[in-house]
Amino acid sequence: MSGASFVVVANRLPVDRDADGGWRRSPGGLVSALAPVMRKAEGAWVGWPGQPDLELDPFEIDGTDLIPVTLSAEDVELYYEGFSNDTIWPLYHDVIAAPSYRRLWWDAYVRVNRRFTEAAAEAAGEGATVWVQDYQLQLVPAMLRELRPDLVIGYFHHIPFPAYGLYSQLPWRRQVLEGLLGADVIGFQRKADASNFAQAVRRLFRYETKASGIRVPDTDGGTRLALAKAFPISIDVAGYEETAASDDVRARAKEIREGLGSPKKVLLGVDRLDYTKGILHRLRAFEELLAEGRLSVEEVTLVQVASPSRERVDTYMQLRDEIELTVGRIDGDHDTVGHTAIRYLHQAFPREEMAALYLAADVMLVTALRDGMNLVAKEYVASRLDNRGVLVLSEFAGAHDELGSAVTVNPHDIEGVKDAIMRAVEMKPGEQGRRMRALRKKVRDHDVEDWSQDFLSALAVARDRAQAK
Ligand code: GDG
Repeated sequence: MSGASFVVVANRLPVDRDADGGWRRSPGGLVSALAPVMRKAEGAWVGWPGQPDLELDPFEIDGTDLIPVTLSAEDVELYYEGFSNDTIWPLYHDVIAAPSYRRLWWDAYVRVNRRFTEAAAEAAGEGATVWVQDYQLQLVPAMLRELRPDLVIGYFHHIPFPAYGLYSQLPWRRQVLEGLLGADVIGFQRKADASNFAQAVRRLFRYETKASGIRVPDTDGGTRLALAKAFPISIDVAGYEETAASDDVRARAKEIREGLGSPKKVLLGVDRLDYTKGILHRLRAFEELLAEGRLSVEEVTLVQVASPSRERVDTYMQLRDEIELTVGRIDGDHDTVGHTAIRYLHQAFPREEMAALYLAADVMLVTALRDGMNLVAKEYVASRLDNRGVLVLSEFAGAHDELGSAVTVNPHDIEGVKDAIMRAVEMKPGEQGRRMRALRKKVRDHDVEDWSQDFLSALAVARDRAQAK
């Protein structure tokens, strides 16, 4: 059998359509992290091209075979917007929004997971390594193992895995665990996620778990070891450093500050418009600081980028309305003709503009209520070549496990967020430098390539163990 020796399976293909109908590699961290592995291994990538009802033949980009999986408009509605983003996403983020449990969505999830599985099984050569990405495809590992027991299968979960008390709400809780346990290595962002997963496995299946190993029944009647462990994801640090050092980006950062009326301090929030990110909590804290006179718009401006996301899901439409009402009220109450309290941008920007915003910001606010990792926090840190700037970071973001030198907040505690913002705004350069150097060291010591190497090495160990059996 010929075929690829390394296959990635992800909801999306790593390409975006450009204006003239061609395809361009998308800028994401995962894509650049895997590019070297892909080239070396004659890799293939199975995923959805991002538009409904698009039938495409496989094509190649930068030495990677792209294998499109077609999703109908109905699949997108039921599998993607429904089960993935309105059942799993809210449930796994601690029910910040109420998950909907619909049998029709589940049926579509099973059907579409099977389609991804079949495409992967067809692309993979004998004994190949297959790496499945994220919560849209939790059933693929077991489905794939059943079709192709010769494969080595990894799965990485980019979002949190909830405590059993919440996970147990899921009507299909057994099926989802069975799906994930099909993998040889199941990677999570934080140790707490891996241990929540192991706890759910013990409660529902009574399988033996020891350190990170879980003993699961094998197709041959014996047992095999699945590894469930934390592999915290990271960013392309060198890429961010290079962008941040460029003259254009530095000039643009200066221009951004001037465009805001040269306030003494610029605060920044960058998030997909999502209820997990704590945007409203941040706005409330900022509003109260202005109302109490602890901050003034002549001195401080908050730039909030809320990039458009999941715009057809009801909860997201409501959240957008609420955020925009709040921003309108705060600006209406506090703006002057020359200065604004909040510069709100419901837009997506090129990476260079994001880097210029990071450079322009004295304070970066990451107040997620729950977040698998939060790459924005790491990107801000990597961009601060001057060792200045303050990161305010929620203890509920995975990044908090590594970035302990940030100013830590519990975003539910509005007084605490206000105090953290004041502390950040008033922090002396000496303390900024000490903290930022420590943060930068952490991020530089573990970039996205280390992440993928760590995960793939664990998979290679699993392969050797399987072969020795
Ligand atoms: C999920 C998990 C986990 C945002 N707006 C623009 C833009 N972005 C980029 C950021 C960053 C990425 O999108 C967002 O990553 P995050 O990690 O902050 O959050 P999620 O999108 O929720 O990602 C998360 C991640 O997966 C990886 O495992 O960390 O916890 O939820 O890179 O810079 N990029 C550009 N324009 C924008 O307007 N170019």
